[in-house]
Amino acid sequence: MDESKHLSDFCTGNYLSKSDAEVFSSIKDEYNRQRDNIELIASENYVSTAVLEAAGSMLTNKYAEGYPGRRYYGGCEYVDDVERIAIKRAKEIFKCDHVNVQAHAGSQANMAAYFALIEPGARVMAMDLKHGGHLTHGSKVNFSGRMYEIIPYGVRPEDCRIDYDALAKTARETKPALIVGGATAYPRIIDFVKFKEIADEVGARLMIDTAHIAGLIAGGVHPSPVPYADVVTGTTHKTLRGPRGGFILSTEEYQKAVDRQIFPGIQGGPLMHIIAAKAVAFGEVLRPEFKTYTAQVVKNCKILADELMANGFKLVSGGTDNHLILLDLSEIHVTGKKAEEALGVAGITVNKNSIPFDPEKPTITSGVRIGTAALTTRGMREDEMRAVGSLIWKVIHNIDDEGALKKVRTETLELARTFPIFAW
Ligand code: DSN
Repeated sequence: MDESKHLSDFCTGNYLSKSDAEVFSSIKDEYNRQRDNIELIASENYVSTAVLEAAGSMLTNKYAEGYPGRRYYGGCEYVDDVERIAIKRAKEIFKCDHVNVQAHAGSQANMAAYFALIEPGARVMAMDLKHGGHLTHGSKVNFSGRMYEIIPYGVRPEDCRIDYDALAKTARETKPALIVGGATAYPRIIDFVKFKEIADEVGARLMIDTAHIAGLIAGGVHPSPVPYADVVTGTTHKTLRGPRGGFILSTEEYQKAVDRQIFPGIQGGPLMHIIAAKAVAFGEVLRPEFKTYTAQVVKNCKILADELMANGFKLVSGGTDNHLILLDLSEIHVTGKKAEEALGVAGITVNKNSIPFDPEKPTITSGVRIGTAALTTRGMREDEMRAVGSLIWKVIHNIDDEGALKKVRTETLELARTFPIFAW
């Protein structure tokens, strides 16, 4: 797609710029930020123009509580078609018995999965937030930590990989009703076969949260949990490169429970414009180019990790198998907060992130999380990853030198402008 046309449609906006200049101005600023920065937040991506159009479509006007063919509102014939297309495509991608595409986000998908699989108060084993788990994996400030008895598991101190032996031992001792696999900041392949063996041995149900890696699974560059898990949850907006939203896959046994927990259990009307955008994204995932894309995401991540390590940085677990890297800055006495701020000044967007056994609190941290899904969508390849690695080095090693950070900013701007967004 010609960027100037897109800019004129979405940014010099025919309607919004005239009807609400204030909101339009912020949207335009955000467009410019996304265009001009090196986007390394591991959970973000750039959607296609087609996905953006579907998300901004008239379907936002429609109420459609219920499911296709079983709605509580009239006039649902066309949104029924859209939801059926989304479900059919997701089934084809993930090769599962059942799909629910209504979850507004990953958290709601996880909530529905818990509600479908276990009763309040049940014992749940899930990955510790401090070791890479998600808030919905049992954080005390989240519904999961308030409603369930959480037994956290984590990574080994020596190599920061999931300690499956310790996990199995704790599972045998504590007999959880549910084991949750999946993470939000774990750079390695997750062994779903081991999760299944442990769950079977202790009689637990198995839920796998693929929020980060759903696209990698769809592209065949990470093993799939579908043959092993009772319920799989995920998000559509990260490596899957769709609109902001969630989804749930399940075996036939749990399909009714999952659907009932999303609606009427948790949510009301589904976001039909977002479901249309999910359908469009799933269609893109089914094209051969998506496999190429995900292979490149992983390759780019490995090249970036190698470049960072060659520059002397320490990485949690010593590298990566997927789309993300966790920089461990503890030995060079730079906090994640300070690194995030300095990288931001230089036009590189990341998020501070706790590392396993982090002595700093979550608002400070000793780490930075970096992902390659967004830059790969822009068309960046191995050479650009090496360049980004050395720019990160320049920033961290000149962290208090404003002049040096501004100099890096000119380089990041040039790199960003060479790879326009909305080019597909
Ligand atoms: N907050 C998301 C992330 O950035 O990983 C997970 O939901």
